[in-house]
Amino acid sequence: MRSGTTVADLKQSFLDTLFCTLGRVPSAATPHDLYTALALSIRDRVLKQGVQTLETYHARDVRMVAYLSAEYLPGPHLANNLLNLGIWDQARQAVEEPGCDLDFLRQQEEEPGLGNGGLGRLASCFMDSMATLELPAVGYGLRYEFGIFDQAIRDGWQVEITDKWLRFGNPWEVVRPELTFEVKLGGYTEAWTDEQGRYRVRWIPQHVVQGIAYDTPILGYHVNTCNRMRLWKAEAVESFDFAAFNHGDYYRAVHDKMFSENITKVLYPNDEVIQGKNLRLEQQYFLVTCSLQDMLRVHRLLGRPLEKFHEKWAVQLNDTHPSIAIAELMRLLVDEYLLDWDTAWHVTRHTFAYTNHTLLPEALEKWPVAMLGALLPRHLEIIYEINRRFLGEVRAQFPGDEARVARMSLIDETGERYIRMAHVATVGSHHVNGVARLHSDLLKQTVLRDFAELWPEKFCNVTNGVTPRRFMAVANPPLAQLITRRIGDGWLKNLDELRRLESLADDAAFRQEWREVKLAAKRQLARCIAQHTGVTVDPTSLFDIQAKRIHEYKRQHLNALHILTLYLRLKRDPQADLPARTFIFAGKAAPGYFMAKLIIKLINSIADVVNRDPVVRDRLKVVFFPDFNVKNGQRICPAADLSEQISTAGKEASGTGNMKFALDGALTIGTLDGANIEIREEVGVFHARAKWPTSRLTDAGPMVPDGQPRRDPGVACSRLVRQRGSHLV
Ligand code: 26W
Repeated sequence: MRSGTTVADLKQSFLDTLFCTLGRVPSAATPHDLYTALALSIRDRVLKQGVQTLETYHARDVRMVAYLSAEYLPGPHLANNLLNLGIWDQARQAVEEPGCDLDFLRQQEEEPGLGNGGLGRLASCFMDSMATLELPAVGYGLRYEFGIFDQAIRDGWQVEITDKWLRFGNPWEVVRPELTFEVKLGGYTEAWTDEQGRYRVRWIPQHVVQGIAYDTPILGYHVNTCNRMRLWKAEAVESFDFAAFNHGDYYRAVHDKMFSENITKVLYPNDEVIQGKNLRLEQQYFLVTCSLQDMLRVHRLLGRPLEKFHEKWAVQLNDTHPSIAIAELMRLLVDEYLLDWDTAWHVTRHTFAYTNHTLLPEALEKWPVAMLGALLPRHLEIIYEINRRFLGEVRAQFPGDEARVARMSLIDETGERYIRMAHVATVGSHHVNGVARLHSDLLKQTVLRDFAELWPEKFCNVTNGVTPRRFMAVANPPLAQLITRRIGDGWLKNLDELRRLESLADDAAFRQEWREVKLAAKRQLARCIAQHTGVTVDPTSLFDIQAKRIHEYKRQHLNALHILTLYLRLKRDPQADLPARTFIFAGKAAPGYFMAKLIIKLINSIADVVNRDPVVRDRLKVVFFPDFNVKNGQRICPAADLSEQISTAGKEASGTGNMKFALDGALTIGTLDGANIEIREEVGVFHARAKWPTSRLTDAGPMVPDGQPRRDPGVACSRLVRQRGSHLV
């Protein structure tokens, strides 16, 4: 039976798929064939839930969340789906009989690197959580042919390798070739008055491309709900222009195809800095129009009135990347479905909500008016009209305050004219949230201050969260089993239940088991480090880990300076009372970010010196673990004793790695920034009673006369552990 979950059913499916779908016999099958056969067999079971879910949504006439994100980082699907289906052990046995090892098959899986880091991984965590909470949702995104680059380290320098994640196919997606939408680009507009005397505008495009849907099922944990991530791929309308070809103009015929497919060719590999490139704007518009056209198609298919669109669709904008959606929905409602402006605007501003992920000025998107007007002439007109009406409202509230009007305008006229997308998103949304309490406060006090004064009720905080299924149960099964043995498995769907571990904090047996779990995870990572870097590390030393994108505000270089201080102290006094420590770094630098790449080189150079020095190498090791991604994050997280979260105060909007490391039982050394503040409140604080003036505190500021390190409020390097000093879990 293709959806049975007994060992026999799974084994039969695995072999049938190998024979019938892949045309292979086990003896001649490559590791990738075997992985694909298992993946497709598991996908059958997941899709079965997906079909039933859609039927339920239809029958119940549900309101749907549409999460619009230019980036997703789903991570490997196989193990997560086995956990969600509750058939991990059955699957292991089912492949063992024909001679396969499940962990080996898992290693064959390429993960979809469709994002840069925190913002994209948060999107995937939300998709997992909404499915588990049985919230009807669809995640709309872009199916980049090349995602974030693979990172190699050569002579200590980062080398970017093209991410050919689709080279061996993608067993987790189902293509919907019949589900395509037309996407106009460039050109100009024409206005006229129609026979009913209505002002009308048509958009005559320079190019037309089409979007094709690729669906990936997103199954919730131990529920029947299976939502979908729908990724759009750009293709030429005419895959080949024979007319041009017949005139011998072969290259013009192919050019159109190349231009069209270019739009979803590659992910922009930057984080926290915008690339004001035209292609980036094309990608954003392409994502938005395909998604909105799809939502309107469903809405009309179900016979629903367009005036009620916002009652059936809640669209979340993941940063300003999809914020052109505000203008696009107005265009679709007014130009294509002939709603009057006021009705369309009422629908639009009740449809969207906007999540801000950064305060850094260089990351706040603004598009040159000339560029946006050339690509989206009709949207520029609509943005002007939205702005005219909005500024009228501002002038009514704050008469005479033209400075405020200039500050709030959707158009920045201080120099070259730009469209401020954070303003477009704020004006067109019913709610605006930051991603941690401090960040949401700073958002109202700085970047969006004027808007918070005008619409205080519009602003809220939604602190980030991460899924414990992937980052504890999949990444660290022994820890998950230990916790479940003690408090039951309710914590996997309701993390508050972890509080029930508090009563075990003084239970010597539990702590011993917990330490064994931690040591096993460290041994596992030590093997991985040896494989990937050739460095031998001591699993009984403290694993001090900083894994995140390389960025000056994340201060990997501060961590590096701390290492040098310890090294020099050990050189001066080899008998110094310092616990053996292994520093592990991981993270990619944006290819164009020179200083970040130099920091990677610095870390590797420090590693060369430290790891080679016989005086210290048994007490101090430094490792740069290459190619940090979701798969490697799952390997690194469980092994951390210390989690470095030392951003410059006010710069890390929230952080999500901080939560993953804390959940896997690391002590956090952190700046009072982003979500560190809220983690600190949850797990308690343990101020380091420094036996010696630890270098980090002096780095935080000069020593004060009495020899006590001055506590810079922003950089209180406080270890976050339970009050009783035991490990947090
Ligand atoms: C390509 C331009 C660009 C610019 C900014 C791409 C991505 C961004 C994001 C705003 C950067 C980002 O990922 N921000 C991180 O978002 C995480 C999820 O909310 C937070 O936990 C991090 O603190 C924030 O830095």
